[in-house]
Order: sequence, then C-alpha cells, then structure tokens
Amino acid sequence: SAVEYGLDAPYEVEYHDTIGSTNDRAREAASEGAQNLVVLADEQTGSRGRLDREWSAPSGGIWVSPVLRPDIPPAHAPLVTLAAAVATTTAAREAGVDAQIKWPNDVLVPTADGDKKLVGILTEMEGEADRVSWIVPGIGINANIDSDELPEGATSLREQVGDVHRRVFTQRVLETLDELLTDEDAILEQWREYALTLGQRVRVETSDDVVEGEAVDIERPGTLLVDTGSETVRVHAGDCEHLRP
Ligand code: BT5
Repeated sequence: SAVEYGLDAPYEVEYHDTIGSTNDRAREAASEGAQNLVVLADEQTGSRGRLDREWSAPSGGIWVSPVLRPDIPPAHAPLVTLAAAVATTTAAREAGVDAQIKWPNDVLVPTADGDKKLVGILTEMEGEADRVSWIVPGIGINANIDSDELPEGATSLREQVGDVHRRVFTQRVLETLDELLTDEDAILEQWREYALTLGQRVRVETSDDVVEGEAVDIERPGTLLVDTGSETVRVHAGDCEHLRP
C-alpha cells in the first residue's frame, strides 16, 4: 500500500505575507503544472473551511498548502487528509500540546471549557477516474496567535504552550506527512492512536442522514464505523459531534 507522495526535497516554498487563500493559490499553481511546491502565508484574508465556511487566518498562524501529485485514485484522497491531521497532531504533541483528532480531520485540544479547535484541514483535488492529477491538503494551524483574535471554540499553540518556531514546526509537519504517505496502514494506525472520536458517542450529520451511536473504528479510506446498537453504519463523510453524557 505504498503511495508516491510527489513532494521531493528540496521543495519550493512560495511565501506570502498576506494572501487571499493559500489553497486558491496552490490550486492555481497546480493547474499550471507546479510540482514540489508549498504555498505558505503569514495571514490570509479570504481563507476557506469546508462547505464554504469561513476560516479565520490572522497574522502569526501557519497557513500552508502543499501541492502533491500522489499516484493514487481520487477515492483514496481522504487518506491524504487523515495523514495531514496525523502529521499536525504529531508536531503539536512534540511541542507539548495534548492534541487529539476528531473525525475526520479536526485537531482539537480537550480543555475544562470543552474541546477547542487548533487545526483545520481543507483538501481539494483534481483528476481522472483512476488517478489524481494534483491534491492540495490545505492545513491551517493556529500557531502564534492570541486566542482573542480567533473565533469562539478555537485555541492556539501560543495559548497552550507558547510561541513556536513556525519554519521548524512547518518542516516537521511536512516531513511527517511525507513519511506517512508512503504507508497507508501507518496513517490509519496513527489516526486510531490519536483519535478523540473512537470509543465516544457521536452524532454524525451526513448529506442525507443523521447517524447516532458509538464510534468504534475507522477503515480506509477514512470511513467511520458507528455502532447504533442495532447495526454498524459506515459513514463516509459528514459533520461529527461528540455527545457527552
Ligand atoms: C476546516 O473547515 O476546518 C478547514 C480549514 C482549512 C483552513 C486552511 S488554512 C490553509 C488553507 N487555505 C485555505 O483557504 N484553507 C486552508 P471546517 O471544518 O468547515 O471548519 C470551519 C469552522 O471552524 C468555521 O465555521 C468556524 O466555526 C471555525 N473556525 C474558523 N476559523 C477558525 C480558526 N482559525 N480556528 C479554529 N476554528 C476556526
């Protein structure tokens, strides 16, 4: 289950003090043929979350969009997103943060005040039926930012452990992502180890359904298995809420 990552060192870094969205720029560059490119910004003025939601990206964060050209079918793309969540969680834990993953790819920090979101990932791609042409797992890490500059429910590395060296932290994330993408089994194993969601009661809203039960496992390429008490439901995509007793 080895995949070709397509981000070979030395990769090119395109840095912007300020930009609309690093994902928009990475997509544009990818469609013009860019390879081995990482788009980085200190601040974004029009960054996006999933489903056209807004993402706050003030100065001091790590807003990074690598252009990858892995040799995988589009159906495997969710694994790349899981890998990005695992890579950022690894780097955050190494920095001393108790980071955990909420399915499919939010990186949260549990606090007395509820789970706070540290990282968000928006993956976009283009390709044929059998092979992606490019894939951009856009990663937003609240790094050296005061929490009052972030929306309700968010936290930052600064708030948790103090400021990090952004270049070093970003390199660690990209290097870990690179390693993980050579081994699909390792992505799922690490994800399970870091998961906050597994073993919890969840409520998942899919495009046409609501599934409630205990999250029991994840399987490739990122499907959540929910035990409703009467059956095991496989959820491929949706918004997941943890239900606390
Ligand atoms: C995400 O969407 O979590 C994906 C965010 C991806 C951002 C990166 S930054 C680099 C690249 N360039 C882009 O333009 N995007 C990517 P979603 O799961 O839909 O969560 C969005 C929700 O998170 C919002 O509706 C807010 O409630 C909340 N939110 C917004 N900004 C946040 C922040 N900085 N930290 C934590 N939560 C935030």
